[in-house]
Amino acid sequence: MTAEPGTTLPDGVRLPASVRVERIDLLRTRRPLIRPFRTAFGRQVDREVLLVRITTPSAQGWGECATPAAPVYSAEFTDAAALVLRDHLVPRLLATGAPLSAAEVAPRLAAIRGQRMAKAALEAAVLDVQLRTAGVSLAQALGAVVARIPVGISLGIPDGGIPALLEEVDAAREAGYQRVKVKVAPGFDVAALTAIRARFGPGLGLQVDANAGYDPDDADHLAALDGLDELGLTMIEQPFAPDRLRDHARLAARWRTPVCLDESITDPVRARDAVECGAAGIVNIKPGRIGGLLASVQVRDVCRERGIPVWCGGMLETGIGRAANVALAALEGFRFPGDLSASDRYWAEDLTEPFELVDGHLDVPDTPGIGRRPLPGRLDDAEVTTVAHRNGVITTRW
Ligand code: OSB
Ligand code: MG
Repeated sequence: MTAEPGTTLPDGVRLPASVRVERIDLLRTRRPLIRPFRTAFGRQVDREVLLVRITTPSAQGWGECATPAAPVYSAEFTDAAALVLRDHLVPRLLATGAPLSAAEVAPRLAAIRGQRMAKAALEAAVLDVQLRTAGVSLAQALGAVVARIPVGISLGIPDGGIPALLEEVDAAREAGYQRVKVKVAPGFDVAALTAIRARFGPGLGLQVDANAGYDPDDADHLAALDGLDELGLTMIEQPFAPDRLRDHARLAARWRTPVCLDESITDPVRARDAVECGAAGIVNIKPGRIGGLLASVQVRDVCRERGIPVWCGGMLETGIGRAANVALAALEGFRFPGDLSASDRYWAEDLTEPFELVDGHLDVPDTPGIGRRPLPGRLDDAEVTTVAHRNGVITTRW
């Protein structure tokens, strides 16, 4: 249980022996969302699910790519991720034919710029198969400190406006969600949040996510954000564009409500810079956006050293991606309920055994690896691309 030479694992992380990878498959399938999800960047009715499946002589491991179908959240999107995985990332990972550890994935792929969600999917699959082989759960390997995690719900901008939103908030409370996050955009913000406060009172854990939809140079936008600052929100997430660290810092100094950064935080150095310049009082950690679970733990470390609480976000993942997120959210330093709702918030039928809400919590899987795998038959309609390494030759089939 030591780090491979040339790699350093983050604090508290222990990885078992490397595994011999025979084949890596990319699986694509489209799954309808239970209801449309609208944010400042668009309206989504389904998910283009892209999974990585790694096969070794003794086991299989799974990872999910967090990309949306269009490059609207960040520059990444599913078609591009599938191509970069097939033609660049997977061949590089398989090139030596030597046994592989998840700790080596990021260093081996470092010459490829960006593509963090694609890289994270690959690292997650290596971790899963490596841990399954050793009989260790992901939560245990990452150093989880709790067996269940408190969860919140992320509510999109509803087609039915404020009345529909109030009903959704009510249903979320009834279901046991521990806090409610509401998507806002210019034109759908102060009135909606004021209505929620008026109806449910100051005791409701409430936060907003602007998905970079506001312009710090627009007086009307700033007036709306100042209005949100009056409502006793737990945090306001990513009001401005990802590169606008200084604007976030400037406005954070004027608001009482802590600013949480999501889109801006792409790696541990970026996290350090954002925290040190005052742009982020809270950090949302998503393994896809950060390029892997191990880098996500490093972001947690950077924040912890600076007294900044973190929490685990989501990207509408199926049970595969969610399982990994739930393990991460069980680490020390994760101080707010995650955007890790139960499976039935997104899917009529998840790809895996569903995650269920019990008393406002999800149980952290404690079986080997990520603790979930696609159920038989659920991927029968998937398109499969296979990359394999045999005797020094890499073959790709699709
Ligand atoms: O900004 O946190 C976000 C979903 C897709 C893309 C970005 C975000 C979200 C969510 C939902 O807010 C998180 C989830 O419940 O998976
Ligand atoms: Mg967000």
